[in-house]
Amino acid sequence: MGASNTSEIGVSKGGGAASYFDQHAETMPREALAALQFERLRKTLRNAYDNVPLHRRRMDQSGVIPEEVRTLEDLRRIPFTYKNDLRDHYPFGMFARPLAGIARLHASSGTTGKATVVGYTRDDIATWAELMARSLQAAGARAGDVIHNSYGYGLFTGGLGAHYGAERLGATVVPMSGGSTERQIALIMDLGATVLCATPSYALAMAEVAEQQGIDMRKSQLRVGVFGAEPWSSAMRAEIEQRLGVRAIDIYGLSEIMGPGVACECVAQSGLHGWEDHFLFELLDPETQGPVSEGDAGELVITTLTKQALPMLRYRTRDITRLTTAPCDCGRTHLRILRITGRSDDMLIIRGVNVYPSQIESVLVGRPMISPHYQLVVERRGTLDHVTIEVEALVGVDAEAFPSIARDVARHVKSLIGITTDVEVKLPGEIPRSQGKAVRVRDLRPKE
Ligand code: DLL
Repeated sequence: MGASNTSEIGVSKGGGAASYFDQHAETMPREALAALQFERLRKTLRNAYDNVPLHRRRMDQSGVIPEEVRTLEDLRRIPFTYKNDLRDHYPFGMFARPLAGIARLHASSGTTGKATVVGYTRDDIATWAELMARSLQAAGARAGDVIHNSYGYGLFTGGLGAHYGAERLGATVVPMSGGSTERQIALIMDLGATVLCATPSYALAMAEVAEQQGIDMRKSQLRVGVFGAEPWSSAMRAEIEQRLGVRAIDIYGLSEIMGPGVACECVAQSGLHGWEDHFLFELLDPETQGPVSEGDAGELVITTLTKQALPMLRYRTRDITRLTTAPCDCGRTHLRILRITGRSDDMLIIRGVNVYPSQIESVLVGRPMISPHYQLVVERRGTLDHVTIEVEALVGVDAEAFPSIARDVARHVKSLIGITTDVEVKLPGEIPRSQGKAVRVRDLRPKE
């Protein structure tokens, strides 16, 4: 891997200096990037073929020889990998290294089935730290910052992923993890944190608790928020920026591919740069599995290019987004993921209209007299799915106003998204607050 050289160059349109953690890698011309990707792809395919029986079997079946893959068209002959493959080969069956070569394990929570276990060699951990440092710097963090890390420590990749990245950047990290919100706030103020890492829903919960305690977080030293691990809307971004007084940056990642730092926004806040020297991104129509045109929505499919312990070939993330390779104001050449709308599994079909919770969120957040906390309750009524939106009145709003608030919300959801919903206005504090990834949907439909 190339040496990292932190550098301040050029001036972005926003007026601030663009700053790179690894200028060579981050601003590489796209042709050079493509050449590097194919060189690394062949090594990855060889690693997967030689060391993971499942990948070898699938490549043999599809007649793909690792050394013959030279273009994206060739790559498309390689079969997809799914989350279920990891489950079926639980715990270590997809590792390309014996356990003796694995420095660390993480695991997903497994709420929808058996947990999936992922592993890293020492080099994988170093690469992850590097990409996370690159992400933090793109977000506006610098060596010398005090980074308050509220992502959960433990099997979840958020805590340790951000932690190692912050150290690699040269920052001072406060390894807080989630929970104990009042203590978090006291420490942010007392230790002079300048960067906050958290899920966006937890950042909002922190802002709320601070306000209840009469603490103005906007007067803290916080400057940057690096928020991810769950979908959030631009309305939510505006709300958090206003209440915490930070520039709120979106960061993306998933355990199966690495953890946080697969992609991150720069200070231009116009899409997340996917680090293409380490990952190959495709966008496919989830139904036809064919490529979608640039700018259209599709499912993100990722191939790792440098992972040793757990090479992933064409992993179906189920995350729905759009991509652009248009140049960015910051000078980075890596493509941009234009915000993850949601997971295909979370898509609701309400009388034929496809809708993601985050679309409903963007209508709710900022509406008068309600707080930005919400939950969607999905039920089956006859043969149709039905959504009740639970919103929460702001403190001090008279209960007599609830019916008109409900009508106002339902009308806006109908006109902006096109679905008919019931709206229930709850008392302040009644909607559960997030400590990590928020639960946005309560699905009461019978299990198929
Ligand atoms: O959530 C890793 C992470 C930690 C990312 C901290 C960012 C910050 P998993 O628990 O494996 O890993 O969950 C991955 O979360 O497939 C998306 O559906 C969702 N997700 C992650 N980041 C974003 C984001 C971590 N910025 C799954 N926007 C992914 C929307 C996101 N969804």
